[in-house]
Amino acid sequence: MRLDVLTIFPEYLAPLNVSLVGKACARGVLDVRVSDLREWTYDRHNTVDDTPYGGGPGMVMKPDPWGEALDTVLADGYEAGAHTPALVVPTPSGRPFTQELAVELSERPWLIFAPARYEGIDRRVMDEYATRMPVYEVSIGDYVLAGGEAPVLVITEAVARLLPGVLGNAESHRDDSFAPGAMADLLEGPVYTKPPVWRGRAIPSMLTSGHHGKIARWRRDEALARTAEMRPDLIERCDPAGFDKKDRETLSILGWAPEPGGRFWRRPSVVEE
Ligand code: 6GU
Repeated sequence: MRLDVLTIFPEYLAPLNVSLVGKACARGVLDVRVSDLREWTYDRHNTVDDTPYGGGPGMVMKPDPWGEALDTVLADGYEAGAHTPALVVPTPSGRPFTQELAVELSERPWLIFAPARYEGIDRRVMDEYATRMPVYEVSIGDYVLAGGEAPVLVITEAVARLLPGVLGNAESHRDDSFAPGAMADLLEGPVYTKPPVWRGRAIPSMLTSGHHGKIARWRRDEALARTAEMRPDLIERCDPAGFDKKDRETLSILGWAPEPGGRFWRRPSVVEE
């Protein structure tokens, strides 16, 4: 996979050379190119932003540097044999970045990231490139960052670990919290390793019982409890067909009951406070 990043802070992307993404690059699975957007400015101050039309606070990124930078990167990539690019624009006004979208992006051969600083990029840039390629405007959560560079790191790591030959163990994907279909969209419960007692805290004895069926059931119940606690919205969204008899029992103990339609809702009597 080829991955271009156009940014006014190229140093911010240095972590792409570390850890899993760095290894994917070293192995030739990923080909990362970071370019400085200011290379495509021609004034003394290398200006990339200007005041917004219509007034208001902040600055907007000018279309000219983006247009020239994107045209250059596109020409370079095509020349190097890359094909079917997709433009990824991290922005708090984008659609949520999910595991499903990570999988979709991991199946594309060429991603071009256009992280914005300031109040965003002139809308005409996205409109222009959308006539030539898919444009994904994505947000990594409901909070505001100063720019899209950290989201580029986040999205790249989520995508890179899905590429064939990067994670080593193909099984590692299957149990991911949020892996589509896996563990029926529950969060993962607690995990333990040696020593068996640490600062007086023993591991749950179930895990050394040797009863693999009972251990799987215990893990499932822990996952249900964890999800009900941290992400009740995920329980409500679950297709109830994915719950077996013991799941329903566990949910009932946790204060959840099925509606006539079958979906689970937390009984109001059990909500704390
Ligand atoms: Cl993608 N960019 C910025 N600037 N802030 C964000 C974000 C992206 N996702 C959540 N907050």
